[in-house]
Amino acid sequence: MDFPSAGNPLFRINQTGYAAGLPVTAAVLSGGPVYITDENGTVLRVLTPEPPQADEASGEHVTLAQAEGLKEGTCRLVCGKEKRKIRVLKKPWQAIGNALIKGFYYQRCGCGLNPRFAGAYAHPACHTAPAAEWEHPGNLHRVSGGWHDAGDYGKYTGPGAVAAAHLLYAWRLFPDGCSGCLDLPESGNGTPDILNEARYELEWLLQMQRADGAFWHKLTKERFAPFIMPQDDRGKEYLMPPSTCAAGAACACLALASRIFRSFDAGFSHRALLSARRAWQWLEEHPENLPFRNPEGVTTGLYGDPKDSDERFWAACELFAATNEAAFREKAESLYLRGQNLTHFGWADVGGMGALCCLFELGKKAGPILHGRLKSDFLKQSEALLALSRSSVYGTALPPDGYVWGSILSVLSGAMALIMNERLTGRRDMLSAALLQWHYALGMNALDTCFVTGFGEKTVLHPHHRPSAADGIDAPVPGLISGGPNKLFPYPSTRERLGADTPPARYWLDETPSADTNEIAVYWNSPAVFTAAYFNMLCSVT
Ligand code: 9MR
Ligand code: ZN
Repeated sequence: MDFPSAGNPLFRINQTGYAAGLPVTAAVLSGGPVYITDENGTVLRVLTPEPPQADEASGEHVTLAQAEGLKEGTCRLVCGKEKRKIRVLKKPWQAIGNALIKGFYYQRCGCGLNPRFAGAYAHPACHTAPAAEWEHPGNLHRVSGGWHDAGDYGKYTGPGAVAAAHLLYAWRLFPDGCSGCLDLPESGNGTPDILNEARYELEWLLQMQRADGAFWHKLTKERFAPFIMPQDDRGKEYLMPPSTCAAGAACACLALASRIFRSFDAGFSHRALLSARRAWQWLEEHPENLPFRNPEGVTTGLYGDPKDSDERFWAACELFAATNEAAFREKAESLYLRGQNLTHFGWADVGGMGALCCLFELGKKAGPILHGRLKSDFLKQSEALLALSRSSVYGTALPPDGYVWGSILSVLSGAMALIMNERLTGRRDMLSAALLQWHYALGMNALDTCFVTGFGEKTVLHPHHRPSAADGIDAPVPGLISGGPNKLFPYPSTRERLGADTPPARYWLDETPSADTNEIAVYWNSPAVFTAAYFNMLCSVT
């Protein structure tokens, strides 16, 4: 064999390649010099990484070897007898960036996936029957579209809104890094495909609003479907009771959408803003957190969130950005002063989304609290992420006890904050740390695995994803990112398989039943899209 690719190779690399203009980093599980050779074995560089150190999360002795300024081409890393091929390219991540966005297309609900756009993964329309209000089952609504949330066929308002907003911000901040053609039914309509894809979710989101301005928390059946194709998942779907978190996230996302789509489709932009205003009005009428609880007999995703002040904060910021009305700024200020975490971008914690709005949209217009003060808070909080990244030998911005369900979200959320810091300060150390998170996701990790389906020499083959398991095709649906290792909340079956000694960063099973470690989810793909867009943008300017 030419180079080790499975088992426990000495090198852990970004399996999708490295960028010629950015640092090339590989994890090495051995001491001694690392040679970079060309394909003929000619030595191009000699690297002398620090001696390997114990890394608590992975349970390994490991070090990072780093080189800058490598030219395009295929090289080999050589250490003792071990070799591993790496690719250095001008634009290594365009394909994966596009695929990560296209991944959302494969999650589309309510429409057939046409073979022209979906290839072998085509299927007829699913979930097209009218949905019933849970609280008033006689009230039926035709709610169509949206993305399946994850490996299940549920559609959840808050998580969906956050995922769509990640795509909108990816485009807003890094249009050159994410505007490729994706072969969507809408391609060529004058709107970038990333926005076309986001709109598929936004149109659904608009339908999740109740007449009084509230948002239903989710649209699901009572139970998760078995492992069947979506078009075979029949039975009644319900509009489950509203929550303030769902309203806050939907409100924020729609206000953001109204800005982003203004120049593409004024009518849609207007509809989005009206909906956001109605949601805000409802939130004002419901000042206390109204959490969601699964009604008796319902076991689909909970997405329970004990705190809605971050959703309200984000919504107020976006409404101010969309309308320029001072009342929204005042609301955002008072919610800000209650304390916000500005480096979280997940389905539960959206303070970072508010920070994105203040730092990159509002700027000085935000006033002293949401501009000066928020910026210095943000810089401090993102500095802590850099320190966290440095406390791991792999450079992963996760503490050893941070390998939770969907740990990839924490890693990529960290990348987003580090990227934002770099945009504000131009700091190279922030860029490099963000890049280590990206490398982690694409293979430079203790599992030697690229977490995105369809990419990498050692990749996810059996995600917890119903279509991937039921479509009769060996390869999983491409462009979907696995939730990653989860030692904190594993299933008993996973615990039985892996045992107590498996280190957190290796606590992962590439097996379909393992929703706890190997599910995919739209709001895990979306921070990956943001990160890809940033690095693709950097590659297109260097
Ligand atoms: O992403 C969610 C994760 O943070 C929770 O720990 C986990 C268990 O409650 O649920 C995850 O969300 C799942 C949702 O409930 C249903 N669809 C699939 C989601 C991804 O696993
Ligand atoms: Zn569906």
